[in-house]
Amino acid sequence: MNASLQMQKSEGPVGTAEKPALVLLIAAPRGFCAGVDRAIEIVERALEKYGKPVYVRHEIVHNRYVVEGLKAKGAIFVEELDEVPDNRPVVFSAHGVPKSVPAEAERRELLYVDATCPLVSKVHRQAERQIEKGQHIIFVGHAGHPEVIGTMGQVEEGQMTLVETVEDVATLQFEQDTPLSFLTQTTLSVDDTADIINALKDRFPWIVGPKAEDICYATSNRQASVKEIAPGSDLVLVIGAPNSSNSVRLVEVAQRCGTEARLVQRAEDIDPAWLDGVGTLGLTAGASAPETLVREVVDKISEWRTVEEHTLVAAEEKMVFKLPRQLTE
Ligand code: 0K2
Ligand code: SF4
Repeated sequence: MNASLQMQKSEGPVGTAEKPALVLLIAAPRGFCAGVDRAIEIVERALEKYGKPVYVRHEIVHNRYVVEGLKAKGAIFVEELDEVPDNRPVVFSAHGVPKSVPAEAERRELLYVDATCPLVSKVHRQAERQIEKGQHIIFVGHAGHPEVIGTMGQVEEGQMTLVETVEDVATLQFEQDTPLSFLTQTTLSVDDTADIINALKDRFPWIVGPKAEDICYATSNRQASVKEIAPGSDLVLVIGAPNSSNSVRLVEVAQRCGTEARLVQRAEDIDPAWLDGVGTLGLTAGASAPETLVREVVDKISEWRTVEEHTLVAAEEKMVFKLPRQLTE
């Protein structure tokens, strides 16, 4: 994909001895996706509708700034339902939950709102359909991640096998006539996943999968846009949390372009020494990182360097997801 450069050609920034010049290449798309926008709005609307406190099971999205902002408005974050009192509403995070979670909420007659991204829910429904067809599912994902726990929890134990790498595929043992299908986590590396799916097809040529891969539009667009900025940068900064799968993937993609890359949560994490010898800096943000944090980083860097900003656009995004009806009626 060819990115368009949203800027007039110039002679380059003119620095001073105190503030040397720096070209800043900012990736687009970056930051919030439609599923994150929706999940945050669900918590805000639940607070308006039901009053404080509203409980949220797991970080609504993997970003401390977002979580702290919602806490200040009256949200209480917990990891499990047994921490939620019977008389308060609870929101399930964007990453999705195993079937046992809404089942438990219903058993306890808790009022719950599901903020699972519709693109994650789509994978859940695909899993159900594949099981109905009698297929064993190979799920490509990262062990222990909440989305993986949620998707694997859509089926009975033993009906889905997790693989994380091409090497894992080599260890799988299935008879020739075992009906097999595959699904993936939504926030994986596009390139690594293609390799894993090819390895699955090589080993089990009869395996069936979704028409389009399950990696979502936001994940693939953010990886495409970091590929646009990384080759021309001396260093790439990715704004995101260490537990944010899609953000960590952006660091890896930049590194595979041969560019040094670092994950930072906020401007305060940046050591000015990282910029020594850096003439061009790349900047992007994971799907759970708000634009405020991007501007905060630009402002911090502008204290040290004379910055000339360029935005490289790899794709346009117009996706918007509807809110659950219980919050709009
Ligand atoms: O990338 P992750 O799945 O770890 O999640 P976040 O960083 O919270 O980003 C939002 C995506 C949630 C679901 O796909
Ligand atoms: Fe949904 Fe993709 Fe955003 Fe996850 S990263 S919340 S799957 S749009």
